[in-house]
Amino acid sequence: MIHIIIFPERFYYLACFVLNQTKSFMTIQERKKTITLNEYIIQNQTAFPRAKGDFSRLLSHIGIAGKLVNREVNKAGLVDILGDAGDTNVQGEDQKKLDIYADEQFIAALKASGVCCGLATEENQEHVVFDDNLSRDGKYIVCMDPLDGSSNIDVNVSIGTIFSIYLRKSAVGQKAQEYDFLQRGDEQVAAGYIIYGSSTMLVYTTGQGVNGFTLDPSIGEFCLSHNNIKTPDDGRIYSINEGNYVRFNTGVKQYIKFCQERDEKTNRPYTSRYIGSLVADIHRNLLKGGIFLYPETETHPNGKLRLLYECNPIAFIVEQAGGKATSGNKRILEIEPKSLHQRVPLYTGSKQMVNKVEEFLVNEKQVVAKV
Ligand code: AHM
Ligand code: MG
Repeated sequence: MIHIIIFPERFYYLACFVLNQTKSFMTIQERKKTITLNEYIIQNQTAFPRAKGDFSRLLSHIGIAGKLVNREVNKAGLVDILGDAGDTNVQGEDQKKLDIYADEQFIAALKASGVCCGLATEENQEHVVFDDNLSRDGKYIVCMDPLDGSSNIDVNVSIGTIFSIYLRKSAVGQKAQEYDFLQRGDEQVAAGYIIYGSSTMLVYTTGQGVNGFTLDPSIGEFCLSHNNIKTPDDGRIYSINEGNYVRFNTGVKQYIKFCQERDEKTNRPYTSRYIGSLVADIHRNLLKGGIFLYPETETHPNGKLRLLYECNPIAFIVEQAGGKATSGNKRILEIEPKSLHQRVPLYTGSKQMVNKVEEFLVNEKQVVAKV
């Protein structure tokens, strides 16, 4: 006591020391609780005694490329990576520099994994074949939108990467063939997305639930933050580009009106949220409950979104989280793909909301059939 009165500053320093020790002790404890993506993959791999670690390798390489893309996305604006690259992609859309950068990073990462024999991406007309000795023996193929939400790249709004993983159909040791990529969504062995938002997250499923990992920039690792994500069975958010209203069919128009009507029992009107980045719109609705719609329109009779690398992976994740995904008349995961860049309408999210929109779409078809 006397010591404290005579030397108050010593007490101050002692208190700081104890506090710091406690703080760093707690940090170590907290870190111990943290499970990184790689640790998680390894832990889950041990559940399959015959697993050789190929899938873990593949996913971990996707994670690495995701971090590289994240780094560039975060610096966008500071360096000359914004804007158009002066070319168009296979969809006839302007390619952004970051689109191309992301495409190159994922191609390089998957090739380096040595377990992937080929890749189909939004940016390439044909599938990319990895024809080196190691990759030819790779049993996986990947479909991917390396950077989705292009219109939001230049304006600091969330964008994402979407990926879908299959086992190849062609024989190991040969070049990947186009039919390896034209598999139904229900044959996916894994699917995921990375959202480059206010924080960066990697969310994926292998068909046993959905888990989300947030990038901790201080240690450069994706850490398990959202364990076993379940989407609410019902929600109050509807997400659609209402600027296309006049081009929608009557069923969709009626559903939009339904969302806007006042009804206390069903807690309507709902709230409208639309970012225009599929990953960001889906991620929000997945956590909060809601429905995302990209219907067919007069100008896009099959909708805008691509089956292989946008709708299928999102549908797999949403279903694994307890939600639903349909094209309006078929479960997305059961659609037989005909081409790499095929488009389909998409209605996905909380089960009850998707069921409701389906009622409107069926009624519309019955009316049209009678006319
Ligand atoms: P992109 O692959 O060229 O980025 O287009 C896909 C994006 C999705 O992220 C988003 O859901 C949709 O396009 C938005 O389209 P629109 O601007 O017509 O509403
Ligand atoms: Mg895209």
